[in-house]
Amino acid sequence: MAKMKAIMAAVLVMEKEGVSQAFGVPGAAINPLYAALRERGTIAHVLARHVEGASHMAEGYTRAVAGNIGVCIGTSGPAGTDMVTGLYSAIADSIPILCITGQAPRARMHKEDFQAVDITAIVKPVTKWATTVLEPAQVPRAFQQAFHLMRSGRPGPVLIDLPFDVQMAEIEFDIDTYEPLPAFKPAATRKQIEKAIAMLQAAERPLIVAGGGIINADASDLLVEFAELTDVPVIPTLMGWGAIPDDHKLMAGMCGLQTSHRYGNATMLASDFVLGIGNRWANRHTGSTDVYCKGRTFVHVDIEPTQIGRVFTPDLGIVSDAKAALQLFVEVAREMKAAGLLRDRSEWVAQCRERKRTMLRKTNYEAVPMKPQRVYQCMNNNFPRDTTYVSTIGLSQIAGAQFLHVFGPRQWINCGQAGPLGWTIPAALGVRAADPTRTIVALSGDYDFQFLIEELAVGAQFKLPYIHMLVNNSYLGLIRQAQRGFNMDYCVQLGFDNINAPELDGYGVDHQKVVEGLGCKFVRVHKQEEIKPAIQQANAWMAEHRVPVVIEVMLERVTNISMGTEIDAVNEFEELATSIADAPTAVGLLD
Ligand SMILES: Cc1ncc(C[n+]2csc(CCOP(=O)(O)OP(=O)(O)O)c2C)c(N)n1
Ligand SMILES: [Mg+2]
Repeated sequence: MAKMKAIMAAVLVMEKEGVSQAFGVPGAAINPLYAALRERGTIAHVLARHVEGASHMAEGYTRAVAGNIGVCIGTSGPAGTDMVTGLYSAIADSIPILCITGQAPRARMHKEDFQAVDITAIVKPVTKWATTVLEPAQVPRAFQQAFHLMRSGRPGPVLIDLPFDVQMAEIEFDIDTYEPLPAFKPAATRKQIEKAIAMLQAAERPLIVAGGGIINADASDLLVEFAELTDVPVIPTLMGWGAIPDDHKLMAGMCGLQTSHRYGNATMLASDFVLGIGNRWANRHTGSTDVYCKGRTFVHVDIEPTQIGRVFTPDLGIVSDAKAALQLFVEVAREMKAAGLLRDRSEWVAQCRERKRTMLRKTNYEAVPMKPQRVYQCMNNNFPRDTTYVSTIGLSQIAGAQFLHVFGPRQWINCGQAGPLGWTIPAALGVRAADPTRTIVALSGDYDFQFLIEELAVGAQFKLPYIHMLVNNSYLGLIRQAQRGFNMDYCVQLGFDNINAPELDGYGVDHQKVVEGLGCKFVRVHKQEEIKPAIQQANAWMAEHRVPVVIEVMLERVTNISMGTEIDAVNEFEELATSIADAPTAVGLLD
């Protein structure tokens, strides 16, 4: 046994649990933790410029690599409240992050002490567990339990709040014999999987809906193997995008109200059976359950028992980790295939592929200012196959999902459920901190970009290069479009005559000055033919300076992006493709 400060025991536990990177903002109440981090020198620290930024960096870090757990650190009071949004977007998308906050000394917590706020009560609905540790000897055990909970069942975030004197107190703790607790993950039984496959066999036009749980479980290969064995087309959800490559012949398109393909919705509507794995029937994926469920039979596989039946009653529910379920799905399907028992699906697969090849939206516009559709066509042409895209919300993100291509898991990093503006820059920095080599392209509208713009300085300071595509329509574009239903265009305009930059023609903020002021590089683009050279310039700058590079594309201010209130009633505001020349990078042409 060894005597040590309670906070040192916490650092030793984090080391044993595999933590090597943290993001945070120090303050007086959390300085003991910073002292222990400094003494050990084992956990690198990125200093954010806003505590919310630190929480989204931690999310990006977790989402980038299987097994990662991002850690974000803040002091007492406002630091914890700043991180509530990161905890919310983490729990909403089943992303484990560990949030550590300082707290006033125990004796003063109830005396309205300076920056003493009941953060555990505030974050209770957005964490799997939140605790203020009141006994110093419990500190390492609280961390042990935190890692156990974050990894068990449906993953999610935990907050540990540490009063100053608890951090400083001496305790006995033996790190040599410490072991991480095994994570608990429910697994399907063979009987359950056989029943699900029997239902799939009975269907004429079956689909698999692949959710983010498959990516979280690192089971994308198994999904593709199962789809190939049974020859059943796959509809990924927004969070499951990348589980099957876009150009795989069984990737049938995304379904939904906004981030969806015309062919994905048409294929969903044509199906008679859906096997959902690791998904949650999100409203933006289903629209009303009347339309979504009519004429279809459903099997739902999810790790969290209370998710089954939450949105609608499936015909069969199975509680299982996605990987454990898919291992059995593959095992049973292999046996059935060997016995010649699997049905021939070639006609149904051919129909799905024909929709994927023909039901396209036009992207090949020439207009200046540019239409957004053309930007994504240029991105498809100029970014490599293994690019990781990071995005948040807005018309920019919705059009990105409609037009970009994703070819592997964790290459579409998006906060699907919460969609907090400002998420993109810090999340992209977290992805870079997790992986020094991959190609990272962030995608933001002008407003998302401005929300936490100061985090760009973190990228410059800590040498975290990535390309940021900033599509500038000088509007809260998604909300402007939503206001059409109210016949108004009210409080959604970002344009003004910038007295320092008249050349911006009323678009308002001069992003060049801000970005360069924060130590990053910037190039502005007006025409489609300028995009390729801009990307080449960005790559050269990143190699030379190791800083983020922003490519701003000046868009037409008003373009409405396809969306609707039902999957059978998506409004197409712009032109549809009538020939391949209208949509030359469409993915249906690749498979
Ligand atoms: C914190 C927060 N406040 C408000 C919203 C609602 N909201 C969603 S998209 C959007 C506008 C986004 O504008 P921009 O980033 O420029 O993207 P665009 O739609 O113009 O492409 C707003 C205000 C939100 N998602 N998050
Ligand atoms: Mg905008």
